[in-house]
Amino acid sequence: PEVTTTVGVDGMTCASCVARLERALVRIPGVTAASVNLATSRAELRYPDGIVALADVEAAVRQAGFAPRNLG
Ligand code: 9UX
Repeated sequence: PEVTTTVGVDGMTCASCVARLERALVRIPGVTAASVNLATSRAELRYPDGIVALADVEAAVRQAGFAPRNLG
């Protein structure tokens, strides 16, 4: 089944930030959907259980120019 993961993202300040990060996240192999919320500074991803490593998500966030933040 698909799971949903939410990661905090620091450093987003405008709608273009959101669009850039969403594009980066959906390009991670296995990710089926990505939704980024500027107001809450969070990114939500969907993918089949076990298919995506959190480290890969964090790397994509950094590569897009932002700082991932573990929500615990
Ligand atoms: Mo907006 Mo975000 O002008 O990295 S694209 S601040």
